[in-house]
Amino acid sequence: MAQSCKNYINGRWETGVTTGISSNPSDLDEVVAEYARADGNQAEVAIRAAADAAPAWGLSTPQRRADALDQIGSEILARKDELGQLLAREEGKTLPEAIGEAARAGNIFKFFAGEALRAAGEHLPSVRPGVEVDITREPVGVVGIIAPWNFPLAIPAWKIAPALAYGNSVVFKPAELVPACAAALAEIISRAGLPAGVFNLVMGSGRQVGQAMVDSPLVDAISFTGSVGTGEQILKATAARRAKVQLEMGGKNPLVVLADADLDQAVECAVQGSFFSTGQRCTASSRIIVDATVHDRFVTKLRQRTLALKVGHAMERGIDIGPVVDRAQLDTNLSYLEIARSEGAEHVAGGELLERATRGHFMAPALFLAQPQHRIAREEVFGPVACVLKADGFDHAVALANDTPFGLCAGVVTQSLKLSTQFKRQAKVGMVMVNLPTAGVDYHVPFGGRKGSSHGPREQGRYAAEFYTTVKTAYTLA
Ligand code: TXE
Repeated sequence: MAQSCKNYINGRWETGVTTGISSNPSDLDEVVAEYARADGNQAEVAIRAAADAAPAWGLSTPQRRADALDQIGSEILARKDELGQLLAREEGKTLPEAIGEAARAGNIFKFFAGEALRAAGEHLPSVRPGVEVDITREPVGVVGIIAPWNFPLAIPAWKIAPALAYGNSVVFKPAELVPACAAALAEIISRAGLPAGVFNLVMGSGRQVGQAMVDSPLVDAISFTGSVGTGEQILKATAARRAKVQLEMGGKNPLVVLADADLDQAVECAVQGSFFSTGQRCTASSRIIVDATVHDRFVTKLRQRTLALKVGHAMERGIDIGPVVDRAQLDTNLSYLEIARSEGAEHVAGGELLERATRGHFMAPALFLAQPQHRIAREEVFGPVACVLKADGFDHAVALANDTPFGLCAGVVTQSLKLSTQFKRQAKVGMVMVNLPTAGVDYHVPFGGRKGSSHGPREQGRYAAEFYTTVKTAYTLA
């Protein structure tokens, strides 16, 4: 049955200006939610409420903030199966992945409940006689959170939890494909005893709601995850009015398979990193760079494993890969298969549309052998599409790995401590994985990249304080 989802503004559930729907990508005949779509004016009401609530919330005790976050985290964890089902229905990742994401969201709130209590400063003597110096962190004020559809519980959680923990008020705009997940999260947050206006949910288009947040002088900071194009627009707009900004954008992450790698382990890393979650992860490995001495054996094994992957309805048991999230993303994926073929990349497996019992966006994971200049080896597809590049030894593999405008993460599969250490040093990325898939990260340590992938301070872990607080230095003559 379709859920009805409202906006949450200044402590009240509000209808929107129009109504939108989200549908199940595994079963297009199922409407998951009808939701209230706000416009720019309604977004401004929420922003004003957040601005009015910010000063008092900024002075609230760490205990109060910790208690609220702990309650939110506990409820998410207690309801992870139900929330996971909603997520699998609305976004299309497999049920085990979706339940795992819900649990991750709960753990993130628990983690930041603890961080609220650990907001430490520094005290040091001045260089001047009789003077003491205190360095403290204060909330930034109103934080605008603009989230994508691919992790509809975890990404909002890793932005909302630190924002609230460090005493900021929040206006949260989810992606239009996943309103039911956003509303479920907001409903849990609405019962945590936060003062009206501290947390607001505003659903609607990026052009109206998102743009209102980006342009409002009352929004002190914007945390965004999404596409490079939108991220760049937000960067320009926030720079013009000097608002704080944090951007997580795309990736074209390499997985390097060295000559001494355990090839079964390498294939597992490649399959999980490239195709699980339908390849719709910014940490997905879409460039698999393989040493020439093991290239052909690796490709044969990877092909077999890829062909054996089960694609189907996200709620079905035993499925490895769910559907593509929507028609537009499916069209993008299919267009890249065409581009790959027309540029001369060699097709190894997959890429076909698949029919299942229900009408959904099912696509077989696709694998190509490519050259470094091919677009499929350079541009983020954001689907179950990967390519293999051949490398002539370690140095060439590292050079290929770094030959990209992106820099989110990179993986290496090797049995050599020396080479894995050198790879960790030389990879121009924010995160490195050794003998692990590039996708799949912990919730208590920093997340983010370099170059075109990220801008601004890291997300998650205690490094999140960098973005969600501002530093004050106080001098006292005692
Ligand atoms: O992204 P958008 P979409 C990439 C991936 C995917 C593509 C499109 O390649 O195929 O982006 O996805 C809001 N002002 N990634 O269309 O448009 C928008 O409403 C303010 C990679 O979903 O960037 C949504 O809430 N906000 C990425 C959010 O921005 C605006 C994850 C992201 O939408 C806005 C997701 C504007 N002018 C997509 N326009 C990753 N690497 O993790 C849009 N938005």
